[in-house]
Amino acid sequence: MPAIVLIGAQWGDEGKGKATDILGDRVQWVVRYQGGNNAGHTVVLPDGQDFALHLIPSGILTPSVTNVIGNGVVVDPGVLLDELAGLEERGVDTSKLLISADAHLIMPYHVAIDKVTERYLGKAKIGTTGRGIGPAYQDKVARVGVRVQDLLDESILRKKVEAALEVKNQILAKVYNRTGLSPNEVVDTVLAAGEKFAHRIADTRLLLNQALEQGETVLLEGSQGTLLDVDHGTYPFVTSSNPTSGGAATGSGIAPTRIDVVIGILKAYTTRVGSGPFPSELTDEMGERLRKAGGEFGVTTGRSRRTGWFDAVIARYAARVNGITDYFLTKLDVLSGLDTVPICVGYEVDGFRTDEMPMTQTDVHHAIPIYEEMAGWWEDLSECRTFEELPANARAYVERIEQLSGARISAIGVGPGRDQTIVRH
Ligand code: 2SA
Ligand code: GDP
Ligand code: MG
Repeated sequence: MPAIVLIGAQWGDEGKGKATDILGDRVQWVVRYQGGNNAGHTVVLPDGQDFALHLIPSGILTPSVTNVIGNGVVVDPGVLLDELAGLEERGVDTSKLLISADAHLIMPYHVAIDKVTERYLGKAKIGTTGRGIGPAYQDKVARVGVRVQDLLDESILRKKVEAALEVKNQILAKVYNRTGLSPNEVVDTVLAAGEKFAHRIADTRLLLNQALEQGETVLLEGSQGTLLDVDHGTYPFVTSSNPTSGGAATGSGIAPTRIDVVIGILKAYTTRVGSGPFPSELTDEMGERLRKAGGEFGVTTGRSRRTGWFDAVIARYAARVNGITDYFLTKLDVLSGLDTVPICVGYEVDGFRTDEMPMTQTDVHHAIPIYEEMAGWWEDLSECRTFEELPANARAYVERIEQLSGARISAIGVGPGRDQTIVRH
């Protein structure tokens, strides 16, 4: 049985949480493989309760699923405990959550450095979530990171934190004029938190591979999206990990040859949070209308999301980079009530047309969208459950997106609820 990867095909917030939740009863394992509590994944249960998940995989709401925070994730210990407590208070069984011993920790100094760096950058800021994600990954790559397994060995933890703070406190003081952090306080805080989840620390790489060998199905749940990937995204306006499908292998220890299906989650229009280029962005009343109709506000920070028309250049790029086998097109219902619905089919860059993602970031910044106008529809789609029930113009819009986007559209979202989904294939 296969490993399935589920990724965001745009700049995140495509509806990955809902899609993971829907697949919950068909898989035995759900794994987060990158990112941390910068993510905000919304799941709405059939009884109307909605959950915002940040660090914990969206499979936690399916009691039969074992959930894994993989080695590629960065874990803030305090946030992990708070999120667990919040779920438990609402009656969610969290007993089946495991954390890779190799995952890196977000330490208090990472959060401090993330926030002051953004302030220091001023207009050039990335627009991070301020959760310490970038600085934690920086330390991982620089080989000075603290890992989850270090919580099991106080003397190693102490040495690592002391060495780290010798440098970080100087950066905080000399570059940002901030007071430093006390190594003892940092160690005591993370150790106290670590004790509370020590029983969840596991060799998840081994467990996941054994599960696959026994015929179980593993769903690898991406966070953020393809264009926020540190290698394939709109660098430097990206997150510090690999949300694309390749990251699923490195971030979990599951080999690429085990991955059979890659599901791309694709919003029927485009959104982005934070800074960076966005060719089909709408900064007018129409953009505001999409934001309101789609409820486009950050699940973690509450920030307004930027909005724009569907961009087929991005979708084609995502299909290639991730090897998407199936698309789940979400939020089609949000587009009801428009006379025409433009689709960006290519870009004009410095007077020339291109249908592919430009090679340089300068050209992405200069890209002017070329639109094709589709006829709109006025009907409420939220009760549609088959493709045939959709109005003809909505069907034509989906079919055109499918032609342009490089993979079949296997499911369509017509509302946030689990059942508000049309399955085509
Ligand atoms: P970071 O904090 O270092 O990962 O920020 C770097 C960029 O990545 C973007 N980013 C996101 N974009 C969309 N959604 C995300 N999750 C939250 C949500 C965001 C929120 O679900 O709404 O609540 O604001 C997410 N996480 C990171 C970020 O905006 C930067 O552009
Ligand atoms: P994620 O980060 O990809 O999991 O997405 P978010 O949870 O950040 O944002 C997606 C939002 O859209 C959430 O509020 C979902 O409940 C909602 N949503 C998901 N699918 C649909 C859909 O098909 N229609 C509508 N109207 N809302 C949806
Ligand atoms: Mg989100």
